[in-house]
Amino acid sequence: MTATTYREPAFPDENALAPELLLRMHDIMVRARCLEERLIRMNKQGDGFFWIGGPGEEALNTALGMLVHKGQGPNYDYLHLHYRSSATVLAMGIDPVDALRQQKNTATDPYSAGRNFCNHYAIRKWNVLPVSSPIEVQFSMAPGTALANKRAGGRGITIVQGGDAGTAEGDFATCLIWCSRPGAELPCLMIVANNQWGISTPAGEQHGEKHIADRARPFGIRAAVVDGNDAEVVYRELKRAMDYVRTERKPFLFEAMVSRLYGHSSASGANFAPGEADCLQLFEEKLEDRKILTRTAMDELRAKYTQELLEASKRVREEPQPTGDTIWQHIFADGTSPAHPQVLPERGRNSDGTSPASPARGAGHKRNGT
Ligand SMILES: Cc1ncc(C[n+]2csc(CCOP(=O)(O)OP(=O)(O)O)c2C)c(N)n1
Repeated sequence: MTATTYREPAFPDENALAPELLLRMHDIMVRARCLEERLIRMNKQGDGFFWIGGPGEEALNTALGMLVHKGQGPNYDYLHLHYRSSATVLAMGIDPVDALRQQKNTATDPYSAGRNFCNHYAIRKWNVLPVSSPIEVQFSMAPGTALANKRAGGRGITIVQGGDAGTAEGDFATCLIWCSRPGAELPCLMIVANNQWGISTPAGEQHGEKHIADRARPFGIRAAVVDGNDAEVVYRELKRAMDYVRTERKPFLFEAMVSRLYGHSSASGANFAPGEADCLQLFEEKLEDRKILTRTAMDELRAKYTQELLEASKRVREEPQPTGDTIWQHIFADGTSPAHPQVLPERGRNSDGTSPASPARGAGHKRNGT
């Protein structure tokens, strides 16, 4: 049952996917790279306080976004992503302009109304839960949505993704344990994007285990270690893992070896890191070798998306920032806030006059006078 595998292709062609699929993947990967490059430039120009993102994870994340069963509710996939998942949501169909809006913290940012860092997506209509800056907490939430998927009885699964360093957190163990209870296994795909860095800590100085995926073994969870810099391999292996979780309704731990092409974040300079394998460059060499795309066509595509995003960033710069009087919005689902006392329940009472089972939320704010 348990299998940690590092699969090398038996034949060179074993990995080959249909040219149309490769072209679609390439288009999204190029657009995702151009988006990240634009976000970095915006940050360096003073548009937004921080940058963190996914250059180097495009092969893995594009494949993931293309394979998601997209929709709202427990019959569809739930996604607990991390701050390097731009290519996943692009592949799912977001408008990249919205990512620029979050970078610039405009009021028009649909993910946080200008309140969060870039690449912190939250898309209710596609079950994309809010990306968390505190790392790994998504792994302790994932069993909850996986349980909802299971109870719904359909084919929806839960997908949770984080980095390698984050697996040191207890949340990772929580996910392994709660997804593998005997007879109560959960349909959860755990993805570790292993770039072998935790900010500035090299994985080699931190991990005694050979592969993070090996930690699935004692729980009887299936696992694989995959070259995340090979777009074809990672697409095929991810599909295999997703099919398993979808049909068997059991967990899978998928470790993809990826790169971190611009360092950790703007906190470490966000400069290109030479010497790391680049999944996009490797993919383009393959497409050129197989005569699926010419170098000229690829250069034109990149120039087109670079220009599109440059123009969009200029428009976004003119959009309004959130105003101070909106500060309490988007905090409580029922709309209560100290700024809108008329909708606050009376202290110790629900708004309909009944006694609450637990203390009314607004009452705490009132009492504190905040
Ligand atoms: C709970 C928590 N601890 C520490 C941090 C600080 N921090 C931010 S990113 C990061 C490294 C994460 O490394 P990894 O999980 O490998 O993901 P990567 O950023 O390399 O993709 C750390 C320690 C945090 N955000 N949250």
